[in-house]
Amino acid sequence: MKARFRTLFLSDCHLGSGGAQAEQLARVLKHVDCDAIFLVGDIIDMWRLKQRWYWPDAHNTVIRRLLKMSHRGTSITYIPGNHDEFARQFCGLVFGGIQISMSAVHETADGRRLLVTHGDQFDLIVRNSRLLSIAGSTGYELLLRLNRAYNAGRRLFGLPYDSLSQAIKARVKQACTFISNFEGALVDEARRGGFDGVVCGHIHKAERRMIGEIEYLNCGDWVESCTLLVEHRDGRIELVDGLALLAERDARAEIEAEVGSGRSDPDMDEIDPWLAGVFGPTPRLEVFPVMSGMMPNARVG
Ligand SMILES: [Mn+2]
Repeated sequence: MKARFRTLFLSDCHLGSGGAQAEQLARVLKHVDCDAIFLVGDIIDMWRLKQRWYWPDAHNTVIRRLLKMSHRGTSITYIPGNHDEFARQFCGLVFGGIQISMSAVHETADGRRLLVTHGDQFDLIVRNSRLLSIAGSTGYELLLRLNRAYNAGRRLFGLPYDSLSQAIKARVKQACTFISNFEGALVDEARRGGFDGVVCGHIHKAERRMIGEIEYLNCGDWVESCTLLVEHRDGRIELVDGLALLAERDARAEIEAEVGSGRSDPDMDEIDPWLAGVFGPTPRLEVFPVMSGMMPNARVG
């Protein structure tokens, strides 16, 4: 028995990075049934993939499940984020039934209009200094290492010590201020556009609350929190803990098994003949001809 929703909103899966909880996400997708899905950015982490090619089967399973749902009638809209900004060049196009766009408007069952956007456009530090946010995501350690190399170079030319990390740290502190303004900026944008709410991602902080008269909805992420937003039949939006959803399903499956329905592993995929036709016997890189073309040195499998 699948969980039935009107709409799902997912963001920040970061597929292609080691942190992505792809297996759990694939299990959730297998367990749900819905009319529409919004992929709210940073679904694929190209920043990481460019550093090191990493694409295990579970990551492919997520993509395959989405394409399968699309094929079976779920309307899917993909709004690229900053980690998958390569896809922004395809805005306005449809791939495998998946509509790609910069942002979207969703009308809930109870007639409210929601602005759907990843949100990085409002994160000034990302807009002003892409390098800094890459360094920030890789960690403070990198800054220290850069600083050591920088000063080793300066010493070589007889120049005095100069703390690069200090300078960057001042900027990072600034970044924190920007992120704390993130929610406010999105709510302002929704108000300006006459929306009743805004759905976003980007800051990996799941949230559903009213800010003034605007409903602020953040999908969270699939790196740590494993959360998603769901819209019920009546238009009510709920923040769902994906792992709790699975635990509940497992408990129910256990009871069914005791009753003696004799079902095997619910996560095993039967190969859909349509998908087999699309991908051939080894559904690997063909999913992303664009990506494989971009990475001549990609090591696969
Ligand atoms: Mn982002």
